[in-house]
Order: sequence, then structure tokens, then C-alpha cells
Amino acid sequence: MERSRLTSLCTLAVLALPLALPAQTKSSPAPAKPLTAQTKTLADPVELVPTRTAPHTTALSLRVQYATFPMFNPSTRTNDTVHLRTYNGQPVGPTIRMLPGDTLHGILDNQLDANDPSCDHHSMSDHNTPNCFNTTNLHTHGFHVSPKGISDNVLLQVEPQTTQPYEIHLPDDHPAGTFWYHSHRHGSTALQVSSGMEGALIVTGTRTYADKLKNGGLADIDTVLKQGGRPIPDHVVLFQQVQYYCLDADNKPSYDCSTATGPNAIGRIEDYSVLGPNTWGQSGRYTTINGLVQPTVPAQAGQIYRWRLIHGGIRDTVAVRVTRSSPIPPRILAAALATGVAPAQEQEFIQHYCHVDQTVPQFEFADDGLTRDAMSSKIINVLQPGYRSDVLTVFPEKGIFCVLNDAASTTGSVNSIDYQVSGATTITRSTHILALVNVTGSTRIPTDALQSYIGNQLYQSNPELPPTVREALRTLQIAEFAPHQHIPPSAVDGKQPVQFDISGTPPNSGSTAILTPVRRAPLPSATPTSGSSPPGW
Ligand SMILES: [Cu+2]
Repeated sequence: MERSRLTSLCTLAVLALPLALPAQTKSSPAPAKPLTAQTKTLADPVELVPTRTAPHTTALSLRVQYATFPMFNPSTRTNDTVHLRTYNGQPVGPTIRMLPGDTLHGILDNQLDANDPSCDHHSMSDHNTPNCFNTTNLHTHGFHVSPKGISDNVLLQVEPQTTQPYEIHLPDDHPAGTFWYHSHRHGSTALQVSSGMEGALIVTGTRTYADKLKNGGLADIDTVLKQGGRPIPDHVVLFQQVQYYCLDADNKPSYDCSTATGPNAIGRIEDYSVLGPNTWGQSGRYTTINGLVQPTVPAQAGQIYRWRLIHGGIRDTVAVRVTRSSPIPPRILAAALATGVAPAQEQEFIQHYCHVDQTVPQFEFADDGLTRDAMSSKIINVLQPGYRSDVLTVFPEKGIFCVLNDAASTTGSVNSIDYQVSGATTITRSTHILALVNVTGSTRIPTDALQSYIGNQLYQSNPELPPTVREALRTLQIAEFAPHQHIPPSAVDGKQPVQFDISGTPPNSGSTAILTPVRRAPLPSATPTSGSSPPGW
């Protein structure tokens, strides 16, 4: 029986991890094969290293092309074969790193088929109707850059079998942090993003505290995220929601690929009607991490990791909760690590082994690419489509830990319905397994000491910092590394009305929201001030 989960629709989307598998042409799809344990181990997406032609000038090219690759399906314990639009033939777009002040000279090479039936009866300016699925463009989500010309211009139409040059200039004072890119051509955005057309866009921070004044008052948190004097491991964790379907005997879309035969058994995304609101649950698909369904994450106890969480999907809220597990019988553990946990066993597995009352907190230090005033200890880290969250994680001891998509409340989720059993009974959201972490090593830290453990490691690894800044770091106060100053209540000096009009046929002509403006915050002082207690702790 096909599992069915439901969700609602948003505007963006997607998926995946660089599988060590060659991209194949659409005429020669790979046969379904059992997944091996090795290909289930989480890895970072491929990195696209730009050519640095001069200081602050980088060049790269990104291909838009179909690729055929396997996607594991725990409900059948086999790989489905999917044939989808991709960047560079990978389930996940390559990671792109830039520096503040860089100008990126990009080429978007659209190799999709010019014979595009979805384009036949539509004008490409018809933004609100699905059309021209092989036409694309490139959006740099979160970048503070020009939206005009050949920069981050979502109105560009890159037609199939054409190339589009891009020139995107990051200002010198751009914050360092985690951003992402995806296709954003109106009429084909959701379909392309749901197919996996997105990747991480990282602005690397090299501005040290010592050079803060020289760098216009900016110092990057990246420069102090060290343990034992070395930079901590830095990983992309890109969530995608690839809602592919197959075709039944009547060539109608069907989420059940297990009974489809021949070319009809190849998963595809070619039809918006199968992507609509509240269809995620019916589809039985899984939120993937770097392209993998329920991957195994290797980790060392006591090692601090930076996880750059990016929600690149469109169909379901992701509420990340990391828990300890109780001892799992070896046979069940081996099966879970090798081929995942099937839907039929998932709730029982979580209840028996994933201790939601023993959560390992995530220490969030940046939201949507912007470093905060203070790290925030989160039990559940809710990401809506498009969100990013940079967290420090440290596992307190060896063992298996569960990474769960917690059953966030329906009102807080873009997906109001989860399972739809046998097409009849609906059940509200359930918790699902995103990944299992296999932690090794002999270090043991009490869970309630993780915060001070991280603080002390950061303190010890940054002896060159002024004492007040270093001491603040010990208590995870990081305002000196935030690109924007905290707004104290005293700076709020009034209110002004702001009106937003939403198009359509609302009962009223528009809705009015009252926003509270604030005084411009003062420039950072030359002398660091130490840890007055910020909100959120
Ligand atoms: Cu976006």
C-alpha cells in the first residue's frame, strides 16, 4: 500500500544529494536497484568552484538539463528511477561559494528540449498559469543584490537551447551566511523547484574581529567557529521535496510507481495538477537531505558541527528535532541504516527508539543568512519553505540519534494534512524520520551541559579576541558578529500605518497592517561592549 502524506502549497520547492551515479540520458533510464548502505551515507552536495579570473571576479556555468537517477523509496525498499530537470545533472544543485565584494559572471546554459508542449498555447508572460516548463532563470534567494538587468532578475526568460549570461555583484558589506539559489521563472517555478533545481549559495566570512573597523564594522562569525583551534566542520543540509509520479496503465499520473511498468515506471514531474496543495501526503514522497531519503549521518561525539539548514522544498514544513535513541536491536538497526524505515514501521520505530523527551538542542546562530545577537537553543527548529537556519550541533555521546520532522501544529505548517490512509481516513500530521545519526567516539557530555561545552570550546579556541568579546562568546553572546545591530525597546519611538494591497477579489479593497518603525541604530562602537543579556535566552 502506498503511504500517503498531505501538504499544502507554497511558492517554492525541492531536493537532493550528489549520488555517486552518472547522470543518464532520458532514453536510457537506469533500472531500479537496491540501495547500498554506502550510497545512503550523507555527503555535502558537489561544490562548484568558480574560476577566479581576478580579485573579486568569479566565473562559473550552470547547466539546466534532464537527468535520470535513483531515488530510494522506503515503502518498497527499492529505488525508484526518476527523470527530472536538474542543475548539472545532479539531484541537488552544486554549492556555490562567494566572498563579499565578488562579482559573479555566470552562464546559465538551458539544455532542455526546445520542443515544449507545455508552451504551445501560452504566452510566456502569463505568470499565473503553469506554462513553458522548459523555460527557466536564476534567483539568488536572500542576496542583497540588484534585481535588474542580468543580475538577480526573476523576469528573465531563459528559453530552452539558449544560454543566458549573469552578472551578480555582491556588495563589499554583504553579510556572510547561508543563502540559496533556485529557478524562479513564473509559470514554471514550482515545477522546477519541486524537481530539485536549487542549491546552496554561501557567502564565506573571512572578516576577523581584529579588522572589524577596517571592514566597515563587520566581523564574521565564521572566523570564530573553531574547536581545538581548528575550524569546525561546516555542512550543507539542504531539504528538498521532490513530488514525482509515474503513469498507470491508462497513462494517467499515479504516485504508485511500484505497479507501473516500462517507461511508465519512471518518476517524473511534468504536470502541475499532481503538485497542488495538500497533495504531498497522497504522494507518499519523503523530504530528502542533500538528495537522499533517510540518510545516515556519520558524526563524532563531542565534535561541534555547523549545519547550514536550508529548506528548498515547497510542500511541507520541516520541524527539525534531534533525539537520542534507546538501544535498537542489531537486526532492526542494520535494516534501518541500510534501507531506511518503511512507513508501515515508522511510527512504531519512533515511539520505541527515538526519545522525543531526550532532545539534543540545536544552537541557532543565524536566521536566513543573518547572524543573530545571541545563539538560541532550540528543541524544535521549524523551517518553512525558503527558510535557512545555521546551527551548531554537538552529540553528547556515541550511539544512534534520530533526526525527526516533528509533527508541527497544522496551523504552523504549510501542509495541513499528513497521511491519507487508503484515500479515505485522514490523519493530522505525524512525526517522520529525516535521518539517523551514527555517533562514534568516547567523549561523554551531559546533555544539560552542551551549551556551556560549546561556549567553552569557542572561548578556548579564540585567545586572540579581546577579553570582553571572548567572554561573551563563552556564553554564546555574539552581537559583535551580527551584521545588524539589535534594536532595543528604547529605540522604538512611534508608529506609522503601512498598507498592503493583495490582488484578487477580496471582500475589502486591501488590508492594513500597523508596523512599528524604529530609530536607526547607532554605528558599532570601536570598543566592544560585553554581553548584556539579549532577549531569547
Ligand atoms: Cu527564493
